Amino acid sequence: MLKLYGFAVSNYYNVAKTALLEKELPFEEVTAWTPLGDDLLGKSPMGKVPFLETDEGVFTEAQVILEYLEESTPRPALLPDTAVARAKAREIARVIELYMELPARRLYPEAFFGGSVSEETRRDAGIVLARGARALASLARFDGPLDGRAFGQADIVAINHLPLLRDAGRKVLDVDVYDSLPGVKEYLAEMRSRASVSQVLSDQKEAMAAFLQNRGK
Ligand SMILES: N[C@@H](CCC(=O)N[C@@H](CS)C(=O)NCC(=O)O)C(=O)O
Repeated sequence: MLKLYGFAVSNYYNVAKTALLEKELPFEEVTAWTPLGDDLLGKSPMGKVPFLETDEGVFTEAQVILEYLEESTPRPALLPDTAVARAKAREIARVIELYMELPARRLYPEAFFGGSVSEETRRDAGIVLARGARALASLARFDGPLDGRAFGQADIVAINHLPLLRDAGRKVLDVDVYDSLPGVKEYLAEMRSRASVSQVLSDQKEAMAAFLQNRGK
């Protein structure tokens, strides 16, 4: 059986988990906190979660897991059926991850973990985040699935990353990226009613106490 390693508070773990649920694949969740111990570094050499263990091998990176699931279990599809439409869906997911989540992640120590970040980090993250939000606003309309077709990978990435990175931007930069994304709140509310998303979010909420306790160790 597939085994998904990580923890249910992680937005990247939840990207992989949402896709597994959408594909209706049986899988086991194995809690693995970061920093990973030596035993698990063999499975995830960068020390990151999520990673997926299959009967034939184990691999890391949420996006790689999404692609693996799409290739190994094509139905229900989480990418559209033409090459250009697939490229557009991947473009949206990539913009959210590279130019929104990753810059915002540099603010997480201050936003969520009681630390502080430098003025330079604040400025650099703010510049990339604003460009990312502008790009996303021009690529997606938020009046249905982000790729304009059907629920899929772009939505899975958006649902799991946007609320977190928005929080970080508000807390540390006093900037609300949703102001640049008309319709995003309604879009996310609609997505939350989907069974897979609703389960991931409720598991995430439930896992928060264990996460905070583990961070205190
Ligand atoms: N690019 C990775 C990012 C995963 C990631 O950053 N996961 C965080 C948890 S949300 C993590 O493992 N952090 C521990 C670390 O970076 O050492 C992916 O797409 O899976």
